[in-house]
Amino acid sequence: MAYQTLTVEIDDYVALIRLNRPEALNALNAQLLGELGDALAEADRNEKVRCIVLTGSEKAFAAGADIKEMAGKSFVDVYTDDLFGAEIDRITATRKPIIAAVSGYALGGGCELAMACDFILCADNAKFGQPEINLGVIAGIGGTQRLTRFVGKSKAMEMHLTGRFMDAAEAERSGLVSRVVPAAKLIPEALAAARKIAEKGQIAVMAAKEAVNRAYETTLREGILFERRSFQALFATEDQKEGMAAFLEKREPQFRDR
Ligand code: CO8
Repeated sequence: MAYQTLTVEIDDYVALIRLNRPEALNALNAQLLGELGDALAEADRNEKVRCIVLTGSEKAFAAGADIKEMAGKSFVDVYTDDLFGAEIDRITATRKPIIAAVSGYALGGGCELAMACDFILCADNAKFGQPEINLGVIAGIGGTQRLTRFVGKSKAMEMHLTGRFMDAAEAERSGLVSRVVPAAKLIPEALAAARKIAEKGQIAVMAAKEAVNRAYETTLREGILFERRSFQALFATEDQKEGMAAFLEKREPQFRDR
């Protein structure tokens, strides 16, 4: 499918999706979020894709929701349309892993989009922030909830109340991102991580993604029960037999996603 606000390249079982609205620093408008939902659904269906990398430009992953598009809307407009609600739900419904590769600004909805991915790798020039307070609003696609879970109440509250940005080193220190790499190495590192994931048995990959995400959505007791059942269920797969046999026979496993 051809898209106007993003590009998709598929190589070696990895889909690289690049947000592409340079004139607005990849600000998220209805068209971009709709196309992103379509591209992710297509990647989920495509047997040639086993992991997804979502990125922007060197200057901006995404500088937030599109302020020009939102500015004139009323409460009735955004409530009736449930602005971006369905689009974000489509993104988080993606079953294959999504790595956010963040360079430059990830602000407002851009920071929220990165946090809705499965993990964030960032370049040393990355800047994260929830500056909606400067526009007379607050985060609206998960920022108050996800940032707080990632970095804790004090730092999340400070960022939401003051609108200050967090640089890459602070983002790594506080657990928002998994790793910081030099800007020139961001895409190669993200693709290398994605290829590593693509080599694994995909049933176990999806089960791991579901189980880790439960940590953000349920109680510890329920999450541990969910993990235990998923772990047990994986013993019904051929990949479990193959993975353990390969270890014992001191060879590489050949997973078949069965
Ligand atoms: N929306 C629309 N256009 C934008 C946005 C944006 N969020 N960010 C940048 N642009 C445009 C600028 O207007 C400018 O366009 P033009 O050249 O036509 O004037 C172009 O991108 C380049 O931007 P700048 O000239 O400002 O570039 P600088 O390098 O000087 O500054 C910044 C970069 C610091 C990133 C600056 O652009 C900025 O502060 N942007 C806005 C950041 C922001 O406030 N983000 C939060 C937006 S609100 C939000 O995300 C809410 C999410 C929840 C929605 C939930 C719905 C339910």
